[in-house]
Amino acid sequence: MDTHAALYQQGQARLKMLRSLSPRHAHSLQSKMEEHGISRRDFMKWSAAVTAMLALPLPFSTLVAEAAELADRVPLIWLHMAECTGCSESLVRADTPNLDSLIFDHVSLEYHETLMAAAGWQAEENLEHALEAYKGNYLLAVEGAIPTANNGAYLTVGCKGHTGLHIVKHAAEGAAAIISVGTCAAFGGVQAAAPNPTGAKGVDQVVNKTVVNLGGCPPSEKNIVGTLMYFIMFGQLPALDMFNRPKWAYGARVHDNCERRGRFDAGEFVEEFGDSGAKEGFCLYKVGCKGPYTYNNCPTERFNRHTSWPVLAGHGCMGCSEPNFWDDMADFEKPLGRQLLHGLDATADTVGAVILGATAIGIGAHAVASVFANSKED
Ligand code: FSX
Ligand code: SF4
Ligand code: F3S
Repeated sequence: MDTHAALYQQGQARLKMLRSLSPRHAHSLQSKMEEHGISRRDFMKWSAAVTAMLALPLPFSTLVAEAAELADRVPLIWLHMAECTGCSESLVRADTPNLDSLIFDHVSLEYHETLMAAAGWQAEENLEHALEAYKGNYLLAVEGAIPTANNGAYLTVGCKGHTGLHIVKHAAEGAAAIISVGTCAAFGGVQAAAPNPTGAKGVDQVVNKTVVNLGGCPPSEKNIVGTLMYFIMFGQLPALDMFNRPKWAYGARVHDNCERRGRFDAGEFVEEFGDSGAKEGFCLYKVGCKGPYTYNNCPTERFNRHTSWPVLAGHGCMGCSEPNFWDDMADFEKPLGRQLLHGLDATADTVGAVILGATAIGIGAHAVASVFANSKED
């Protein structure tokens, strides 16, 4: 049997099991969609789009649709550590609910500090209850870095005064799977930038389980929902790159799908913000775009209901989905400068390098690692 057929059967078995569990919401996804004027046709289109985004063949879209309907069978516990809550915002800020935010609403969200009604002791009790009641079955999502210096004392959450470090370790023990939502939880983010006085780290450095890293500051709602859908559908994590990012989302460079790529290849560059090249939509490399070193699907999936993404809005990519980007990608409005080409997509970049001359396109050490990661598991 080929891998897709086996995966399809695995999905069917998983969904059958979920269907046998009782729903945790009084209202079905169907009735929520009706309430918000979302048609069945919109839903089927959404299922097909998610299927394509997850790099699965089209027949899987029936599984995606069913998994969305059964999302309220899967308990989700969402913790906030050291962060700005932009990652949650990325998912819930839509002015009118779309299917992505509706799925998030439909999932059995047992604990989420910024969205739940409970506060204080009640909130602590809810968390303890959820960790115990769904032991071994819940999906744990963590947003934000974990301060580890001084035994985690730089972050305490809740009225019991537990450190973030303690809470994450405790919650990780009974988790069926763990997702780091955003660059802070995945790689430490701005909290871990030099000199990192709080010893901030990514979740995978403080727990001893595999963690899916959804890089991006913030990550797009598509990457969050796609990962949730994958877990609901198959009960397991998708294929990951060497930084544990799902390959379906982080398998290609921003540069390779950028709508300004033709400008790069033609040597047409914005020299400074506001110049005539900027008005023409020229390439932003010389004003600091880090798209050539960054793996993410921003150009294809975009943000805010597919409205825009950084480069379309006129600023270069800052490399926000890469480890240590605050340190390694700075200065954000200057090119990385003259560094060696270490075998990165030689055809495209050599053309660029020749045109760029003195500002020959460089590549950071971790970007090199990403290149190897992408060839490693193909
Ligand atoms: Fe970090 Fe998320 Fe950047 Fe903010 O919480 S990834 S600072 S967008 O919001 O953690
Ligand atoms: Fe697009 Fe940036 Fe690459 Fe230019 S350098 S083509 S703006 S990703
Ligand atoms: Fe981040 Fe670059 Fe995308 S800055 S949002 S990875 S375009």
